Amino acid sequence: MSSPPFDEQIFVTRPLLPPLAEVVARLEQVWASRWLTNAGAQHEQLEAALRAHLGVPELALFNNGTIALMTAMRALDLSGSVVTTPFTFPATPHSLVWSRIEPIFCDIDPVTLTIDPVAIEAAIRPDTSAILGVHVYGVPCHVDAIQQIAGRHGLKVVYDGAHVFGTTINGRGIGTYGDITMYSFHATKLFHTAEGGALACQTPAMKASIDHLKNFGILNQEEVDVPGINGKMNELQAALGLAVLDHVSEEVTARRAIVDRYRARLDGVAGLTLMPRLPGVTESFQYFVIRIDREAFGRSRDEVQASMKEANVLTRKYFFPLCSDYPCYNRLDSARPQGLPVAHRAVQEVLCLPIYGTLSLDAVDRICDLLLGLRR
Ligand code: T4K
Repeated sequence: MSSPPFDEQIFVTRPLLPPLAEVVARLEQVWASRWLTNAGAQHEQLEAALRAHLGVPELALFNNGTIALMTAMRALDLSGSVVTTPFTFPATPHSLVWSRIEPIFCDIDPVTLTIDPVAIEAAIRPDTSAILGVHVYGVPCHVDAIQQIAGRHGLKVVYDGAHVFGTTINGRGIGTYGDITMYSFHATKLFHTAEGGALACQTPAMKASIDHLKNFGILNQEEVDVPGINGKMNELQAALGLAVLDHVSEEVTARRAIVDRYRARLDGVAGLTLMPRLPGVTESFQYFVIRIDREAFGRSRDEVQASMKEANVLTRKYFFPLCSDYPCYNRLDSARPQGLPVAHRAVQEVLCLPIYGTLSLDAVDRICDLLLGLRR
């Protein structure tokens, strides 16, 4: 190995940690109020701040993104089957199955790696109630084409936006597309509340329905009308979120510089493909992903990952294996590999490189040196 290993492990990401004193100051407010959860003051403040930050008309906070996505399926009263992508985190199809909805996996676009509109239309069945797209790695789905397909077939549109905090398309918040968009605020996300998430929706009536479902379906102290769930974000999470939000723009600036450096070093290298920068789209800077073509680069993705690990650089193969290959899904008709050739190729090629605000540009250069030194 030509480049020296790092003395300490370099993780794929590290959470944004605001100054502890700022978190403590907010926790003092929580202590003074003796109000720990159930739509407290921190929760209300964070909900309003994020609605403005994300440019969405309505937002409901959740205790995590997965419960939020599960609640979206109930709020839209989905049933039967939903067309979705296999190239995602397990939470995406699981959120359907928890409502006894069958995921129909369809193939992805070879450039954006998001669900392919042509494949969606071919996959729709008589019992299909919605399309569930994932803005994977922060690259938006083909939102206009998906809306047209949904209109033609009378389907709802849900987006798993776990990776698109702050993303806009021609200045429009990405959460304004479709019926509902889920955001994840897990510790590994650009903006986080340690665990947390949200649903963005377009109307006050839908927001009321979501809030009702996330609070057990309680109407008032004596009436419960639907089988809801406990999806509430507590005051400690919300207080942390408010402190993190104050530093998000610094994090974005730092990550932008990291992405620029990676791109300057890796763009155009034979055998490496970077994710596309789409016109009019602001980047989320959530992941930095390369695709490694084994023939052209001279090493497989797995060989690269193993060599990087020896040098203390812990990359990740998000999202290997495909969800359609999980034992709980691989017997579905739509899970057959023959129907998902693009996804099967992509999942062998992708590698997420380290990206987080406190990663130095010197470290980025050393990671690139390591990677480029592996070429054959
Ligand atoms: N949909 C999509 C498309 C998603 O990507 C996700 C979550 C969801 C839905 C569900 O949203 P949530 O219900 O989680 O809100 C992580 C996250 O747990 C998960 O939120 C995320 N996607 C997924 C892509 O990544 P793991 O199992 O890979 O995390 P872990 O523990 O290996 O952490 C990765 C690295 O981050 C560690 O090697 C070091 C660093 N790390 C992690 C944590 C938790 C820290 O430095 N500090 C920390 O506290 O799933």
